[in-house]
Amino acid sequence: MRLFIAVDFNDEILDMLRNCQRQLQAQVRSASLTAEENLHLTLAFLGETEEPGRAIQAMKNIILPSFPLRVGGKAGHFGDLWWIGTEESRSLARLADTLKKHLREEGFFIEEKKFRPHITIARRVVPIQDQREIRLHAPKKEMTVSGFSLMKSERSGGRLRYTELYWKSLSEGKNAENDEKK
Ligand code: 2AM
Repeated sequence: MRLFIAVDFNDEILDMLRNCQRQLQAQVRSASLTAEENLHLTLAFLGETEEPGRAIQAMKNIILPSFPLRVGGKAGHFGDLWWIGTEESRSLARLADTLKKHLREEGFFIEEKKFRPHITIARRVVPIQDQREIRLHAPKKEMTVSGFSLMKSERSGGRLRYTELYWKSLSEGKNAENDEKK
């Protein structure tokens, strides 16, 4: 099975992301928009594995506080894939780094590339003329990252379907706000 670990969003952020998708759609020839229920922020990609138990163990080993995260403020693209970014967050980077360390300790191969937090809102974007002309307004919205999920990705009937296999909560530590400012 194909697995990844991700953070999901509250309704206010989902609304902002959906609004960005509508803005994009209005400015392009065609695009494959991420289904609303699939919008997420990937922390780690595991690829094909039959070991969800070891991924769950790696998640259980993480003892970190919940933290605030501002989503939006940035939009961009990797080739024909368009994304919305987040405000720089040390807490988010620390969560992704710690998670990758625990996953490697459980025997997973995790790519070394730098963590670039992004939410994919559309793939296969075909611009009317030039992608550089596309403008998205993504107002920043704040959420609390209170946990993260192990997700299974499957294709069924041509559609991508994500299913949550496990959710790990972050502790409601009183130092979460202070950690963010360090
Ligand atoms: P993306 O949004 O940039 O495509 C499920 O496929 C999630 O894992 C997606 O959010 C995807 O990122 C992410 N991911 C990270 N590395 C990947 C890889 N090598 N192949 C496919 N998905 C990857």
